[in-house]
Amino acid sequence: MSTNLRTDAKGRYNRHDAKHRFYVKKDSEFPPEANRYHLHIALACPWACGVLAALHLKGLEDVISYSIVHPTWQKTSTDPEDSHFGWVYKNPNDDPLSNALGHGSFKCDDALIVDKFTNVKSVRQLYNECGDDKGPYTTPTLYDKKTKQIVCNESTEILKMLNFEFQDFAKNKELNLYPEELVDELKELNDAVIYPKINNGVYRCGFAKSQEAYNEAVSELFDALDQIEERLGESRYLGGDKFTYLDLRLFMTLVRFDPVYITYFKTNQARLVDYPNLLGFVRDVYSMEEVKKTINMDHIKVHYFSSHPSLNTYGIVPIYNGPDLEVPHGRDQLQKKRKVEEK
Ligand SMILES: N[C@@H](CCC(=O)N[C@@H](CS)C(=O)NCC(=O)O)C(=O)O
Repeated sequence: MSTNLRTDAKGRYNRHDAKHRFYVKKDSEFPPEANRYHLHIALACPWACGVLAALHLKGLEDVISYSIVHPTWQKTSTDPEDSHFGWVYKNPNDDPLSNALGHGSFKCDDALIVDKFTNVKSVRQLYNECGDDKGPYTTPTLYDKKTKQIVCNESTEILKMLNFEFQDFAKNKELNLYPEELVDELKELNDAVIYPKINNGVYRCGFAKSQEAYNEAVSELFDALDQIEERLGESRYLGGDKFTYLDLRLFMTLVRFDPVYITYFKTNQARLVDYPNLLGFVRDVYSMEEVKKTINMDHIKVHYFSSHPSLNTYGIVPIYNGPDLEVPHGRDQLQKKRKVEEK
């Protein structure tokens, strides 16, 4: 059975670079057009969920279609020699699925949306039909219904496309998740801290295959969380008063932290609830309706706890759903205070 966990000789988790890297742009092979592109989304996946939230935030949900996979990875081929497990499509009310070892019963709920354009049964099938039979077969994937090609499977680039390239169609044109004056600072913060130590850092803890690899990842993760806790004590968002793509990416990891990562990825040196500013930040971002509707705690928990039997044989899903996120966050006060101080 494939575990989809890739580690180096020292047991350190290595995420593959996404290899489909075309870009939607005017006057290119992939011009921005309404009803032409489709997103393959796993609600459990922080990278895909960020893209879906950006789709809603920009008001592009009637322009770019999307489908939602079942949270539990399944066998993707009928060949008994083929050991791949991955994302599959099911209809709401289909029979529940079990994990790769036959344990558990994970329902097909109303959140599931099949891809009615290609009718693929799995994300792997989509990749295979587009000529990629190596994978990894990941979400998010942006697909072009017209040329029947995968455009891109790198969330950071899909986010940029949604922000910049579909302005002619966006209901919320004013929202810019990449404010020009912050782009360099945010990129630096992302490259040094947010992506390697936090977004991917939790995976480096959870998928480590040696104590050393885990120790290294967990110490970097909590140093980074301390640093960001301090930063978010000074400003409402990472770059100041403006909500950006990096806040969205940080949020997607933090909202999964207590319900999943502290248990499943062993990131239990501290919990989100132990960091007042990080917790307030998560409540603040969660209060945005377009973000909130992408958070499906059931899919999030079921995916992680049922998809890697080498980490959780019986697919038991723990009870805790994380802190109450509906509590008033008060972060706008911080923004007001900063404005007064700056005057
Ligand atoms: N670089 C990619 C990473 C995407 C990714 O790793 N997605 C995971 C889910 S969280 C996935 O689909 N994994 C399937 C697999 O590895 O087979 C991005 O950010 O878009």
